[in-house]
Amino acid sequence: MAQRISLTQYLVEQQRAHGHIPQQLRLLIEVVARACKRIAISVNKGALGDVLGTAGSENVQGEVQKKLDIIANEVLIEANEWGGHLAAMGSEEMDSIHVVPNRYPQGEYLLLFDPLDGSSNIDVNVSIGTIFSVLRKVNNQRGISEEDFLQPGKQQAAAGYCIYGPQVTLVLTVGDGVAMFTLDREMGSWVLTEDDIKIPADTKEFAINMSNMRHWAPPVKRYIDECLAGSTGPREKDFNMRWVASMVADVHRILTRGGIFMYPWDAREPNKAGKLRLMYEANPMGFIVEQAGGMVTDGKRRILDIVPTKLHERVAVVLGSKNEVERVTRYHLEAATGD
Ligand code: AHM
Ligand code: MG
Repeated sequence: MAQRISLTQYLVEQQRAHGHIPQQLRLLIEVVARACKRIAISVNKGALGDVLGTAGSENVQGEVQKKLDIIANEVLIEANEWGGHLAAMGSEEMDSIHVVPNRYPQGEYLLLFDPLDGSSNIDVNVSIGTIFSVLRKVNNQRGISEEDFLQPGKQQAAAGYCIYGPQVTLVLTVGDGVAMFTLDREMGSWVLTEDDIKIPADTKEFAINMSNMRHWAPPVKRYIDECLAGSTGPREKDFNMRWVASMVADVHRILTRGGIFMYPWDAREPNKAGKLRLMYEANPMGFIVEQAGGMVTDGKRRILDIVPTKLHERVAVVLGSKNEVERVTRYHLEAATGD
C-alpha cells in the first residue's frame, strides 16, 4: 500500500528539510485545517443542519450575510484565538480586526480569511471554500492595530484555501511550492494527494463573468473578443469558457489543468478597483498561483507588490496560466501608452 502522508507529517518534514515552518506557523496551519473540517461538516449537512439561507445581516461591504458566512467566521475565530500562535485576525465578514483576547498568549502571526467564499453558491449546492492568508507581526514595539495587516502580499508566510466540493481539498503554500491534501472523511485526516503543483503556461480556457462585458475596459474586451473569435481569429485556436462564481472553484480548476481567471475593473462603479478583496482573496490566491508557476496581476501590476491602504481594499484580478496573464497585462499597458 502506498504510504499516506498526513498534513502534520508534511509540515514536520518540510521544517526538517528547509527549516521554514516554525512551530507557531505549523500550529496555525493545523488549527486552520481543523477549522475547515468543522466548516465542511456544516456545509455537508445543508438543510438538515439549518445552515442554508440568509442570516438577516450585512457585512461591512454591504453584502447580505448567509448563515454559513457567519458560522464559518465563528468557527475560524474560536479555533484560532487560544493557541498562542496569533496576535490578531481579520475577516471579510468583520468590520475590523479581532485581537486575541488578553486571557490568551499573543503569538507572532496575523491571520486573514474569507470564511466562506462563493456565498451565492451555498444554497444551490455548488462548490464553495475558505481562503486564508498568514502574515508575520512585524512591529513588536506596541499593541496590535489594523496597520500591522497592511503588508504587501509578497510578505505572506503561508496561504491556502479549502474547497468544499465533491471532495474536500486543502491547498497550501508556505512559499516553497504548492501541496494539495484531500480530506479522508472516515479517518477525519488530511492526506497529501499532490505535491509541487504546476500550472501550465498556456491554456485554451478562460473564466470571467461575461454578463459584465459591456462595462469592461477596452483591454479586457480586446482579450475576450480574441478568445471568442477562436480558430479563425488572431489567436488561431478555439477557447473554452468556465465560470463557477466561486473563486476557490475557478482557481482550483486552474491549478488542476490551467486557465485564466479574471475579475476586472468595470465601469458600473468606476471608483471601485474591482469586486474581489485584496487581502482575503487576491493575495492568498496570488501567492498560491505564483508558487505554482502562474502569474497574477491587477491588469497592470503584480498583485503581491501592492501595499494595501485598508483592510477591506478591493482590487481587479487577472490570474492563472503565465502566457495568458502576460498577454492581458500587455494589452492593458499598450492601451495606457496608446500603442
Ligand atoms: P464572496 O466572497 O462574497 O462569496 O464573493 C466573491 C465571489 C468570488 O468567489 C467569485 O469569483 C465572484 O464573487 C463571483 O462574482 P459574480 O457573482 O459577479 O459572478
Ligand atoms: Mg470571497
